[in-house]
Amino acid sequence: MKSTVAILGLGASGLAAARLALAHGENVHVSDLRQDPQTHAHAGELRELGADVELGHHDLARIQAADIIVVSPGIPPHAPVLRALRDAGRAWISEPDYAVRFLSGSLIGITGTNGKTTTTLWLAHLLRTSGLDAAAGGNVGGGLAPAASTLALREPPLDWVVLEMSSFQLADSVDVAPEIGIVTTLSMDHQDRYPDMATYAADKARMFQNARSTDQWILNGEQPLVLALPGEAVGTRYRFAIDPELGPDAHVRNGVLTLVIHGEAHAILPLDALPLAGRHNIMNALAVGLAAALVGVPFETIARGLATAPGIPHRMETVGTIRGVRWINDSKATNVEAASTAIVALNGPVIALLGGKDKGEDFRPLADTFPGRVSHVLLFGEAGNRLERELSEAMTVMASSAEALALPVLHRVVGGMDDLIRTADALAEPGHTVLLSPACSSFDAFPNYEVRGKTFAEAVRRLGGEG
Ligand code: UMA
Repeated sequence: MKSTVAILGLGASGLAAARLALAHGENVHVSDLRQDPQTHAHAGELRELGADVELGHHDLARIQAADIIVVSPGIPPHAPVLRALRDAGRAWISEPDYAVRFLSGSLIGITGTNGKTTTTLWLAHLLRTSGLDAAAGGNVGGGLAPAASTLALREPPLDWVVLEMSSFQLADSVDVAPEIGIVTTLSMDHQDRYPDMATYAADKARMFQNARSTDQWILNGEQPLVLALPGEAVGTRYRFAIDPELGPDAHVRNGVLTLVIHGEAHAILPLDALPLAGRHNIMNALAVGLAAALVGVPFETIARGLATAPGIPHRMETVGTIRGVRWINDSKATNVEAASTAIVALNGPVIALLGGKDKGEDFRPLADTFPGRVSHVLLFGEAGNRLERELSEAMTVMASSAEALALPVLHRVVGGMDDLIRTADALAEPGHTVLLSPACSSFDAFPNYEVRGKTFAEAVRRLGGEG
């Protein structure tokens, strides 16, 4: 018998859930408040497939009459439509929770505050490297992987589904039950939606709600908050942490990524062979390696999968090493916090390229990451002048402190990406890392951060004599 599925929201998740429900012959009612051309285009496609789509308002009576209500993660719990459903005693589920009803392969769930996307894409890449039929999806976004419902449409069905799960998605999940679950990190985020850490963590902890004794949980062993997250959930717990002294199942010993499986340590890969830079990516690699070992991937294949870039552009992506200088594209870092994390993740000396569209953020905290690490800072774009003013102010205060600090030289660069690269190249010496982690959005000179990152990577390749 056909059931009726009401889908709230016609973004990436709503569209994917509607296609999935239609493919299974359900009656589908989709509803979104938006009326922009793209939403209209998606509505048109779904109507042709037989769905009933309303844009501009939510018809509560129709939604309530449905057998299943699927809600997009971006609709906040206090949205009037969800309040009304709650008042009417109607429950709803998230889009991935709907998708898992149709997935027949094994599920690996990945949640956490940071590192989810990289870990998800890297693990799926590694499993494919080992010949398994695996794909990544879920919260990933940015066109890098599809929604869970799209994976559920794959024919033949996937053997392994690696799903990034956000707290928004987990909040409305009741059936999701990964066989392997990874928690990357936990720190306060989405303060616009959560009053405190406990409420945010409680949504993340829903990944464990259907735990079975055969499940395997891979947890960040450096964060007590993460270790506490599964609570009383059954299943086997594994930990990853860089320091072997913490006794983790995945760690770094003498510069080598090491896995401890059945009590035996296996040296997998020297850290300098990892394609993604930074301490946080060592942690991601440890989680990925551990998960792959639990899946049963041979150690040599784990090494191969970790050593090859999984195609995660614009996030600490090494785009070339030329005359001993490493060039890193972190164009995705469009705010001060992200750029600071990137700088701190590198062992100096770093030549930092900062600038782009001025969003009005206070740039002075960036200077805290400089001492002993950054030798030159190149400032460019619309924000270049304010960056120069605020960073030199901050560095003057730092220089007047009691300790003598090694602070960088600031250079204002006028012109385009080629000028920026030429200036960096002239200053760089073997052993230096040139980092594009601009702390600003790209819209002063590029359509988006992807184009900025590509332009950087191409200019670096030209410098190296390619293309
Ligand atoms: N809407 C209504 N009624 C309301 C409120 C909103 O109809 O009362 C509509 C909006 O007009 C919109 C839709 O509901 O069309 C909501 O869409 P959405 O915000 O849920 O976005 P999607 O395009 O479906 O994308 C979502 C995830 N977005 C969010 O969680 C905000 C994507 O994660 C994810 O890739 C995609 O599903 C597929 O799984 C992105 C994200 O930013 C990457 N995630 C956050 C993060 O990582 O920090 C959580």
